[in-house]
Amino acid sequence: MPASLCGTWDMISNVNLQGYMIALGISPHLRNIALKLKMKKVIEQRGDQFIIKTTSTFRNYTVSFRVGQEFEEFTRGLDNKNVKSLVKWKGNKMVCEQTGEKKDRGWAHWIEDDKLHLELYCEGEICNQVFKKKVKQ
Ligand code: YOG
Repeated sequence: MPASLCGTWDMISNVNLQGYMIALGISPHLRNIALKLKMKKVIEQRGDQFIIKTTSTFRNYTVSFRVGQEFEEFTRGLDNKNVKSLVKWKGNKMVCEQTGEKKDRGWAHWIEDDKLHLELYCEGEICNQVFKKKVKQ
């Protein structure tokens, strides 16, 4: 059983978000805004349903799904695309394939050294983000 992804997580590093956004076709203006954001992740599990919220001072994005069940995703406020998404466990990684207009698109989450890792990929561009667990206050 992989370490739990659940919790509230603060971004501590963000490598090649620019390349990933260019691959998605995000405008230069939005890319400049997005590059300055310190995103948070809130990951919850209710029964067999997962909810992943990405939050920032600019926009928020929420997706919910069941592992192994394909679903329709509209990436509202991101690149505004319809994709068919499917999340699976591959070893200790939660992997999502997002099939649509863009080739080789998806993401993977895993835990390493108490940190939450996220790889976002699209058409050969890979963005790597790391989050640390938010200290309770
Ligand atoms: O996460 O798909 O955790 O959905 C990555 C940036 C910026 C808008 C965010 C809003 C995508 C302008 C989603 C940022 C860049 C730039 C806060 C990551 C696109 C547009 C929402 C993601 C998965 C896995 C779950």
